[in-house]
Amino acid sequence: MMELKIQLIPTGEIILSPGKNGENHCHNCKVVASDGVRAMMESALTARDRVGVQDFVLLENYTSEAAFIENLRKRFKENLIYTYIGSVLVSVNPYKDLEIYTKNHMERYRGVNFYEVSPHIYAVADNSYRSMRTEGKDQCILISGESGAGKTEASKKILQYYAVTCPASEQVQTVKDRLLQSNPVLEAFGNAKTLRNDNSSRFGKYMDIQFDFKGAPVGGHIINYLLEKSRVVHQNHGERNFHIFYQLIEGGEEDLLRHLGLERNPQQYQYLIKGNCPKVSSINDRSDWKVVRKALTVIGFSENEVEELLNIIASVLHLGNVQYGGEDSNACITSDIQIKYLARLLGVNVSVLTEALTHKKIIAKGEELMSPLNLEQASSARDALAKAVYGRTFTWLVNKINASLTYTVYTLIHTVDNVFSSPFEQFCINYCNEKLQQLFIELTLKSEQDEYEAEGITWEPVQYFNNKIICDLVEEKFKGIISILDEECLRPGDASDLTFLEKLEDTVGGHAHFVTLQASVFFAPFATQRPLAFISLSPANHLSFIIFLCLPLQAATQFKASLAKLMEILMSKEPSYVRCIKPNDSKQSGRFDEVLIRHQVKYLGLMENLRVRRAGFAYRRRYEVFLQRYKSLCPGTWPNWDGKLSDGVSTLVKHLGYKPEEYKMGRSKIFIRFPKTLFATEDALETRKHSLATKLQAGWKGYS
Ligand code: AD9
Ligand code: MG
Repeated sequence: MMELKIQLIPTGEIILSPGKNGENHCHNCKVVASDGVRAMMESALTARDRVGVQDFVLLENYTSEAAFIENLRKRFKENLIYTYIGSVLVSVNPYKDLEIYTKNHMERYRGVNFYEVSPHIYAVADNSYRSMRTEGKDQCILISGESGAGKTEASKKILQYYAVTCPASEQVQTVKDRLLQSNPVLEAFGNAKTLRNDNSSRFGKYMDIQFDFKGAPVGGHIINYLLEKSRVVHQNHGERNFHIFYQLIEGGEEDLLRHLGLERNPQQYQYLIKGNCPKVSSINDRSDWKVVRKALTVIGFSENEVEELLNIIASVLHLGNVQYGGEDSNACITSDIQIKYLARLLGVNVSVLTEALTHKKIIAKGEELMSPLNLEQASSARDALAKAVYGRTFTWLVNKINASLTYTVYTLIHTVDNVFSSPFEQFCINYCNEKLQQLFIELTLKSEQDEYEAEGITWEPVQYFNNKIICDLVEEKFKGIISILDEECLRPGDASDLTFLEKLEDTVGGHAHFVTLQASVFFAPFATQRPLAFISLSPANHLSFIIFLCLPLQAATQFKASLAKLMEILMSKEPSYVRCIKPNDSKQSGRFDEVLIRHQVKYLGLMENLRVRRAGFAYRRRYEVFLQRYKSLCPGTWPNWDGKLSDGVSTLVKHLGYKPEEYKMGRSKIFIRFPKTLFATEDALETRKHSLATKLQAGWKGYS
């Protein structure tokens, strides 16, 4: 959709120009006020009814969730997937390719103020970039939303925007290429088809982009955390293993597969058949293989390194096919061929490998002994090895990518895109979301307050739900959920999820928000005793997170500590927010599932965001911008106002009949309290343009 800015100039000519950086640069060309133009002007009057408002703060009934959702629906129907809440971008996954990510679109958003163009992910990217350049402050873009809502796509769009619009030298071009190419590689090894998303990220990602003083991207750093390693050995029905396995099998050259001892049929591999879903209609494994293979080269992987990498991927598949037989208490391997391939691909001795897969080391009376595993234990040992090998390979891969992106750090832009899966991890992410929400509310309130102060306007306290109470419920010392969990973990012997729940009930059962949290707390970390991966921070360098394995023992406490550190990092940056919404569960374009969407609007705290943002004034503009736009509505300011800008605006709004309670005059901006005041002014402007166009058309008959 072309954006058309209509500007009336004193000579009586009509100039139509498409926004500041629009597609067709026809500034200063005379255009006929024909029937087409009139129709367009008329439609502009009804456009708000049709496409809704592009910023939720302009909703008349801003506390109504129904009005919020109706606005989303209207826009979604028109393929307008982006809407603001002030400076927060709300994005609804269209599940189809829209023509809004072209180079022309990028150009349109480059260096342009947030509100001059329609809402877009590029506006967020550009805004962060410009703030970084002008204020010299690190920026971060936080992208949240449920699985399949569009977080990863949003982060890729941001990266593409910087790759295209930032200045580049030859060396910078290499960094740009590597940054872009890191995506297909990370996705091949870290993403998989799930029921909710055909390309679901099964790891958390935190990415920095580093810029030099000229604003060129000169480096990057990726932190990965919580890779879902269990997927390597097991997939739920309708889900797949990580993409790379299928890509290699479908796309790998004949010679390569022969060398790796692989057959071109995913059904042959135990680790690939658990979900009974080898093919996905939206995925072309063969062509993706080519993309990944090329990306590895661009990032700087040598032929040797690629070979090693693929040896490991193949050996995971061979491991899965290792079969056990023999007596139940004394497992032995019945598939020699796999062991031979494995020994060769991993570079280990056959007998060492065989022993590792069938025995465990025990220490008895100070002596090391090898004790045989039973069938079940042996299968677990094999699967544990496969998971560990894959997990380490993934970490190695990320380290390699980071090494290829390393450069002196000047200023950073971060994007965070994360996913957690098990109930315990879900608890962590819920907690993480609460913390992010708390940070968000604090920062939004603070920036509102700062602006009012800077403009000399009295700050009126805002009523809002402060979720600190929920965060405290989770993290408070001695009586928070995490403390109780730790205590139970440390109690020898008889601790169970039941005793944990009992204790929770005793300690926090009376809490007003306990019920809301109870569902997410209902997990049993003790029962599984499986190792979990957690993030820790190395004290030497706040950017290098270390991943290590630990038992659930005090896991939540460690998570809390690393989250606190993450919050600290984020607090030191200026955050921007992208809130992603998934329109339906069937991955279909055009389907707006209201129940599902309402749930996400709640979960993401969007109504709260809006309330805080709308607490004072719905709309604010700098005097010169306001006057320029509306001066034609008042004889005193038209065609030109020569005096002080604020006096001009005062004259204008008095002429328009603004009541004192409807607006306030700041130092450089006018603040308008209600959207209806602004809309009335907008409508007056449209009517004036329309009548002028009709007059001009009458006078210009025959000019076409
Ligand atoms: V998960 O938590 O990693 O499972 P994400 O990352 O939130 O999830 P993702 O970005 O992978 O979701 O989006 C899911 C799919 O929706 C993509 O594969 C696209 O097919 C589709 N999508 C998302 N955003 C857009 C968009 N802006 N335009 C078109 C989109 N399609
Ligand atoms: Mg993702």
